[in-house]
Amino acid sequence: MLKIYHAPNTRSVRIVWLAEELGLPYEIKAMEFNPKDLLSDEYLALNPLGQVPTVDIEGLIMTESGAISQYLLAKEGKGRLEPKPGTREHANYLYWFHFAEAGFMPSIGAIAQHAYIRPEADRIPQVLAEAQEKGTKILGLIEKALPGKDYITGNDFTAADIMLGYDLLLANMFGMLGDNLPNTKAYFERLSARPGFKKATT
Ligand SMILES: N[C@@H](CCC(=O)N[C@@H](CS)C(=O)NCC(=O)O)C(=O)O
Repeated sequence: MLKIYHAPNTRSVRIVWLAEELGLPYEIKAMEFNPKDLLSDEYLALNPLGQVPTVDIEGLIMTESGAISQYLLAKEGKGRLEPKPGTREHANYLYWFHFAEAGFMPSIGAIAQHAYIRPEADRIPQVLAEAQEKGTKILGLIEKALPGKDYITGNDFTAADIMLGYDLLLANMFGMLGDNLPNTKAYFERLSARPGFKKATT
């Protein structure tokens, strides 16, 4: 059975959502996003960086939400939630799948840290301003990619939407999905209406 170390509103949302979309049985190991849970000796033995998600797949311990997702898709996906490997559609899918963590999350993470998570004395306004500027630019890119499509790579929902949907969950919490981004807002509404998203975020 897939065991997911999951803390609310963290990147482990992606794994719970993916498991729901694939209909995989799973068990949640509930974590709090605090040092007591993330930096316990027991948890650091599984994830030396003290981050979520971690999964235990019948004794196989994995971290990194993108790597876990790709492994679960290869093992259990039977071709679902991704275009056929090696096609041009697959190249575009991989771009957005990885852009979510490598391209967009650094800005979202810096906003989270410097506007909400760090004690006020440790927040750096310049870092926050630069992250907001970059995040806004990236949302503009997403906005331009969406016209004529229900999902980021076309009219089929894929795992790239799960990876990116988590970024948008935080961007929405941070008030970044304004009326100047109608396509992105509609896309996020479409994603957040999915039962798997709801299960992963409640
Ligand atoms: N690239 C990793 C990032 C994991 C990560 O940074 N998770 C955050 C929660 S969203 C965390 O646990 N942060 C605690 C820390 O870094 O100390 C992934 O995609 O799984």
